[in-house]
Amino acid sequence: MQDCLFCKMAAGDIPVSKVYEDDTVLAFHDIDPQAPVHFLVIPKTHIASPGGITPENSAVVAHIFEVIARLAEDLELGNGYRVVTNCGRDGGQSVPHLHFHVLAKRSLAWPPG
Ligand code: D5M
Repeated sequence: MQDCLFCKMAAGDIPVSKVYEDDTVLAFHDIDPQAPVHFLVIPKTHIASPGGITPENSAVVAHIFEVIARLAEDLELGNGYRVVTNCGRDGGQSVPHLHFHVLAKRSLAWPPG
């Protein structure tokens, strides 16, 4: 999508601190980290939010979780990590392109604020 920040990052038009990339997904460090490890994993195709996941586009979501599992191994996150996706205003979503936060290397409280 033309005016979407994360679409521009996926297209290589805006530089990212890359963690991983393949044909369909991109992972990069969050600009405002909330834990010693905090990166985002996004589909390269535009999906506005978790509410935009459909039978037609959901395969990339399964792939994202496979990528996260692999990255967790590579980054030695054996003590655990959290995967978060925010949806809409009350869910705390600030960028309208589906993204999964991966947070690790500190003890994370529950429930989240
Ligand atoms: O999370 C959106 C996240 O996106 C938030 O944690 C900051 C991050 N962000 C915003 N712009 C950038 C750039 N340019 N690089 C890296 N990370 C970025 P949400 O769940 O929508 O609040």
